[in-house]
Amino acid sequence: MSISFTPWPAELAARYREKGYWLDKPLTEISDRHRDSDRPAIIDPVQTLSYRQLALYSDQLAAQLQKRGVMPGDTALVQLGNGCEFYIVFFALLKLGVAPVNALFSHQRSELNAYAAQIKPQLLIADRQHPVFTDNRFVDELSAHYPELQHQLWHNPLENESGLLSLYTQKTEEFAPTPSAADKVAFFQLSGGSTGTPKLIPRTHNDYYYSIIGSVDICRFTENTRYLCALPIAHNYPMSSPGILGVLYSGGLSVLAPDPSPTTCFSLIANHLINVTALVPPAVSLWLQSMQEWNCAHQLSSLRLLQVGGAKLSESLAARIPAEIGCQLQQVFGMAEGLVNYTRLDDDLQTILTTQGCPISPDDEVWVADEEGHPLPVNTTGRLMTRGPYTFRGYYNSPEHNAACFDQQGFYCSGDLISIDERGYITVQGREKDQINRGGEKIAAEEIENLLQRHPDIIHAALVSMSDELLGEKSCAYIVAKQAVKAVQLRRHLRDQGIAEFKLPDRFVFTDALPLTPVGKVDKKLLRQQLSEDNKKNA
Ligand code: OOB
Repeated sequence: MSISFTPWPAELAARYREKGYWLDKPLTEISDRHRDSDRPAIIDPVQTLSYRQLALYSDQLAAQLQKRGVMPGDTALVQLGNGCEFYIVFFALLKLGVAPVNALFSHQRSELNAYAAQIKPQLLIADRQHPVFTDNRFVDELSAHYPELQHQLWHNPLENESGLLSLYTQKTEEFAPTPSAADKVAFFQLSGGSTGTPKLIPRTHNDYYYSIIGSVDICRFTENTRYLCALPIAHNYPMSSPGILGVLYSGGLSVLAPDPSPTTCFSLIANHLINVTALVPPAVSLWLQSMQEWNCAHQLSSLRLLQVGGAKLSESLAARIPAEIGCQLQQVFGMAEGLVNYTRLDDDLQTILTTQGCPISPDDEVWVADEEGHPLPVNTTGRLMTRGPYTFRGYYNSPEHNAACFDQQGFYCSGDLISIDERGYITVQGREKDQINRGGEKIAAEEIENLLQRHPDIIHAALVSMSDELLGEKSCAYIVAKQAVKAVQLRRHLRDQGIAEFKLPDRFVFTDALPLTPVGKVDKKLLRQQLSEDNKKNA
């Protein structure tokens, strides 16, 4: 059985094939392209995985899972940190035709539950070191809720548990892969979200493979690429823009860092002669600050290209990258839903410093709409509308939400406010979706408001962004309560429900009533204004 998703209309699919974007090959080809090579593919703090091992281990793991009854069309909930196992598991599942949701390592019970509720996984692959899995309480809860969940596989197993490692290193007979068809769902990406429950994005082999090859071409990845992955390994950006999949495709080397801090990354860059990495803007600030304090520019001397994306990069911070690190900057404006824009390596400096680049594909259709959905002229700010060969056509099982964020022609409205210049270069001007971008980590306001409103003393909650020098944005919760509650109590209330730490409001403001717009919605614009005036007063 294949997994349901909204396909591209036949006419567009035919065009994408004709133009050579869709190759009708499974993503598993990426792990097997260099399978005869003993060159290192991925290095993490505990192991070096060669191309040969990556192909073999993912085959062996797939064979073992197949023996245990895992079937094509099954789904898996996976939560692994920045380690080689992530890609052994990813390719093993794809080789079996099993579609994973790769939860971020920062996710907790609430997010994992929301994903499980949507995909009803047969398989759970997770890390025993993760706070949610150090004992069996949550797994038992999951198994009780989801009778489909038949298999658990553990990284870092407790004693007496069959672990991931023992499965993928177990020799097996030849294994015949059964990946899903190339125009069907390969896996699910996570949406940054603006709704109550986190949404899932079905990605097909064809569309994802094209975004990877297109990115490799633009970023000029080759077998000499030495990429540092310091962002969460499951995020779309370090997976495919061009990310580790781009490096594997090219035959280069990826080195995994457990976090993007300068202390961790600078020595990895120096030791492994890293020549490209990808960061979010706050990490860039920290890197520049440490370079100054430690006077250690020499540690980064191998770096040729620094990609920055996930959140808006200010022009002043952008300008410091070539000046102080001495490497080229590339801005990346992408989304897990598909569309990715890059400044090009041979763009003039002004373009690189001030725009978020242009789309990967000549067949990415991107235009700017006004509030009624009519197209706006160049250099005018409005809603980003897009469709194309690697932009999804609908969230998984979400007809109502899809009706709201796609137009009649299948253009997706990302909720970003942008302008496009005469050349087709995009500048991000703001955002319309109800989301906070906390240094690249996305928070759906509604999700947190719902959780807050479960507190017996809370009548109304509204989450809005406030500007922050380092992170760009932080979150502030406005609270109307029945009786006095303290911020610490509300933080505890949220933690108890098991959400990622980055989603905890940075500030709470208690008030008697929330301002409303003429149609009766919470006037978040006014709340944001109040916050910024407050900030100015306190500055
Ligand atoms: C990346 O993906 P997501 O899905 O976590 O977030 C997408 C959203 C965009 O809609 C936009 O609001 C924001 O993140 N964003 C940027 C940006 N890059 C992403 N806003 C301003 N400037 C930028 N350069 O964040 C993502 C996916 C693939 C590659 C890179 C980033």
